[in-house]
Amino acid sequence: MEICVADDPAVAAARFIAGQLRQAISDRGSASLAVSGGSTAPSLFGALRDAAVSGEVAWDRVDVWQVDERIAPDGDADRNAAQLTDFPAAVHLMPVTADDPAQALVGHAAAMPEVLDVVHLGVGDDGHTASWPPTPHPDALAALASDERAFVIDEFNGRKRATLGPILVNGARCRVVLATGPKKAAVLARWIQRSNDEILDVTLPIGAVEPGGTHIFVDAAAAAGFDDYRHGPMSTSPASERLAKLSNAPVTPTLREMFADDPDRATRFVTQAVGLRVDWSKALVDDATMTELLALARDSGVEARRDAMFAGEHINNTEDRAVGHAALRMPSDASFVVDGHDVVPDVHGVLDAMTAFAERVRADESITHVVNIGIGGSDLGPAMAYDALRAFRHERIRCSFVSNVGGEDIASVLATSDPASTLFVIASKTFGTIETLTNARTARAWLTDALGDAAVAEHFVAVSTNAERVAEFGIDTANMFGFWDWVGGRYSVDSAIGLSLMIAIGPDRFASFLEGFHAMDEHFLTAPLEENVPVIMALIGVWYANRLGHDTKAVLPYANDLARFAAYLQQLDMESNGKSVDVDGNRITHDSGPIIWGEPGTNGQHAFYQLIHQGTRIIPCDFIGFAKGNHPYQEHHDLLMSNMFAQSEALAFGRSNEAEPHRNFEGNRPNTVILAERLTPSVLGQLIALYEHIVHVQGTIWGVNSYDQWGVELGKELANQITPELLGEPTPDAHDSSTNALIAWYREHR
Ligand code: G6Q
Repeated sequence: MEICVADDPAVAAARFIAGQLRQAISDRGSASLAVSGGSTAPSLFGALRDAAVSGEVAWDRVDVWQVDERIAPDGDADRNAAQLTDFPAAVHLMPVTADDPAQALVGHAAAMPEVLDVVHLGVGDDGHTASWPPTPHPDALAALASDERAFVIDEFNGRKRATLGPILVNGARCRVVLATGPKKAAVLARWIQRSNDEILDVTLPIGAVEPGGTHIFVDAAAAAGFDDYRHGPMSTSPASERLAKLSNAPVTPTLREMFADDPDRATRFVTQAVGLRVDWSKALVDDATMTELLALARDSGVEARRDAMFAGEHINNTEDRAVGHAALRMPSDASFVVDGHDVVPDVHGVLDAMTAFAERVRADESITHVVNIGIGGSDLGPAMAYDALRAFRHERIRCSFVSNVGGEDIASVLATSDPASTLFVIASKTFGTIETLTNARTARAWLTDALGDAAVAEHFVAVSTNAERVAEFGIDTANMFGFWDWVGGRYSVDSAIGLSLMIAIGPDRFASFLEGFHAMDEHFLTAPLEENVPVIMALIGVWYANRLGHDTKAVLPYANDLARFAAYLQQLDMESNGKSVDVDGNRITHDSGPIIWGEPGTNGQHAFYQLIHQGTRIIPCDFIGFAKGNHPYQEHHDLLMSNMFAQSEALAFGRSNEAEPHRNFEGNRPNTVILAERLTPSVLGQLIALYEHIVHVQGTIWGVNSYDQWGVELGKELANQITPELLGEPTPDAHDSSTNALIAWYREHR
């Protein structure tokens, strides 16, 4: 792509276009140019008319189309850019009327050649191009479906709008983007940053037509300047190329229509994985979609990369590590080889040590409180699972989880603890995490103040991969439970990081938790892709993200004990797939990991479900529910589950009310329903492994490394720099003016 930064970008764009037109005239005897954009067009026409340019082009051989409805019909001189600028060639104006642009376009389309030589695209301040606004509109999709090559009609702000469709744009011989002001330049810079230097491919968010953006192959772009434009040389991401093809895949009819057409949909689109019944019949996919997506999965090497993970290959390439969490839940007679070494015996060695320790604590009347100090992957897993398995906990022993470095977290736990009956589990893979070490030091001081230094040996254990730092901290490595660098933090709840959970629920139930994971691993490894639940759910997510443009997903468990499940998944998914470069460092031009969030039903229903039902954004939901509750109150459970089923139905099918628009439920809001008998340790393991593998498959299709997390580094580094600046002299000025002022304010007020 040719990028031109010029004081007068319209002149630069005009020169480029003139060159293309001259070439077309010399090749074919005539040329065609379509100019889109409402406010950009006058500048471009002005520059094209400029003698320096127009003298070089035989304008009588050029057919020019103005393809934006904002250029007024003939006769309205004030709003007619071509007339305003006294253009030397005859310009076919978009002959639209406010009432029926579709009808008026028929003649326009007939006169236009199949292949245009040059298409000019304007840039909207809000991130749209041509006259396509960024809001998806069903009319636009319908128009595109009915006339694949030509125009798009969209209704925006109550007005019908028409312009070229992406098929005409991409079918042209050349495309030029012009950004006429700083805001438009910023939009253009964002597009280019998501693209790359070498290829002629920018993702333009033509939301009306292609929710989430479509690929336009741009040959040249001109702007007056890109404020924040950093753009190193990169090559194409193969995943982006594969995903770009999805933009031509047809979207499905509505859920209502699909259910009407296929009486078997509610059985055909339900897949069992171990103890989980996954009903994806209310997902916005049909057989054709799934065929397309399964082909994408195969092209993306999903099976090979899954197998590479299980073969212990270093698929975490930026850290040069294997990804071995599946080994953590293998039976002792299985094998998982990392760097030539079978790690399963090591895993069981640690499990045995954990078991012995957990049994001792459970039997030892003196310990009644276990405090896990860790953060991120060393906190979220055990904390979530401890809540989830409330019904299976030891009667005497309670667990607390301290993660936040803000002192209220540790303070509130210490306030309700008795030193003599408290055991601290310091959980840190690296044993270098400042939050964890700060909290651990505070806990140690609190303990030794009460019981003396010798008490540390009895009341502190460590879970880590770093024995040296554990010893430095003052914990005897005999009281350390190890794991390995091939276990990612967010994939570690089933390693020694789960020690507090094992103490709470007991080694047998912890074993059953691991068996649940393992059973899902086996399903993932062995089920054909079309019956493979992690694969199916991953593909549906890819469809939503990359074809339909839904950039978020709600996970809504109908089980209060899964209150922390969405938070857990936020880390699992967003830290894994929140990436914008591929495994080889190429910038990707497709969307990757979605924004994950959620709360248990029914509480969420009385809060944010309004937006899910009637908001402007579509939010795909995963509902999770159980046949039996872990409590004796059947009436409660029936009410809970009826609510879950009702939500799934209401979102999918809605209820129209034309008389009262505020009571209208348009439906067609997709959801997937996961059901299991009961929330047991095994079922929890299955659920976690299901989502782990969804993340893995999506990471493979998006071409990203799901197993690193470099995005958390910059903030850590700056925090380390700022900490001494909060106290020292003189006032620091090493940052931007805003950050300097924030620090100065804090110093004054702390
Ligand atoms: C997880 C991340 C991160 C990590 C924490 C804690 O995948 O790497 O959340 O778990 O930063 O790290 P330590 O366990 O090393 O203290």
